[in-house]
Amino acid sequence: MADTQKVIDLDKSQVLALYRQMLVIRRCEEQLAKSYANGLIPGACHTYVGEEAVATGVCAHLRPTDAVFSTHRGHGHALAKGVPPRELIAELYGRVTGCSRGRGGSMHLFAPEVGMMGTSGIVGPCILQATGAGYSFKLRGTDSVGVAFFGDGAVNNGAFHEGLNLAAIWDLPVVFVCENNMYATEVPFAYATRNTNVAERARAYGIAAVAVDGNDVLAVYEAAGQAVQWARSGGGPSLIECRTYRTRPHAEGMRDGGYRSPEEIEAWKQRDPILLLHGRMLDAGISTDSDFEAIETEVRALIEEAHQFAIGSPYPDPATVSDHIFSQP
Ligand SMILES: Cc1ncc(C[n+]2csc(CCOP(=O)(O)OP(=O)(O)O)c2C)c(N)n1
Ligand SMILES: [Mg+2]
Repeated sequence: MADTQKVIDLDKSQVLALYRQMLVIRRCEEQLAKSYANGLIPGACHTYVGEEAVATGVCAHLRPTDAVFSTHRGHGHALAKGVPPRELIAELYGRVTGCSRGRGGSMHLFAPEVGMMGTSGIVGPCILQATGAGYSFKLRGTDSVGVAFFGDGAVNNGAFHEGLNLAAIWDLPVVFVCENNMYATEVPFAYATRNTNVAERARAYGIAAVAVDGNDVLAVYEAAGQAVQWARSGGGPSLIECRTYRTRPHAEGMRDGGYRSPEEIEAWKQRDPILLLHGRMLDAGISTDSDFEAIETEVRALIEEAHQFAIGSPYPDPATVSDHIFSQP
């Protein structure tokens, strides 16, 4: 099939790039889950399995100069924003070759050179940080954009109110991306709030907002394209509510029963974002099995190489423990 055939406004190579990015996140997360079970990862590890379409669809529109602020579930954001898998995996293994030099781990992934301004163990502040970045970009007269990824759990946090309100009154170039996976740890969103419509709640602040199928990477891509363009061109903030689902436990090593049913998890696995795009491209005759096999082989090798790189890397030198903590005289 010709490379020029379109799925929405994308040609074959662009759609395959989205597919590949989702697969990089998936295979990386699967490696990390295995490594956690094998004791290679100190600290917590929240995987992004099932939600890959969100980071992929949004970050495809971003430049290194745009600033992403993320969550405790941020491996996918880091990878999609340009952190190499080897630097992510090495960071989770606590090695000096990690993106935070082995001092941060899963919830302190920083790579300012690609605009990855941090994952965080605290639920909510990323909303304020992205708003602050937007304020800075506006004051400096750039066309850069601040992006906050956050879960449904952050929507009932005061940071949501403060961040959206400030971004609205100052018309800041910020894209708020809510990953509504219906649970905050084990608490259903519908238990935690009377209004589970996050897009509607954003509109209450005077912010343009849309809710999309967060497992459909093309739907996320299209909505994010408009939101980023709107912010870059001085239009102001907007919010995208991506309705999605994590198909692994809240964090590795935790139980996954008692608060949601096996049937619910299975139903969402049938709507896996990678499978959905795969089926759609085959049905449309845009890609063949050999296209997907080639990507699978390349991505598996990439993640295996990253894992080997990480386990072969040293830990930080204990003599440097206070580096970067105290200012040097
Ligand atoms: C301010 C704050 N409150 C509570 C917690 C404990 N906590 C860690 S993860 C989490 C759930 C977050 O849910 P959500 O924002 O929906 O993200 P998800 O895990 O579903 O991706 C909570 C409550 C925290 N880390 N920070
Ligand atoms: Mg959630």
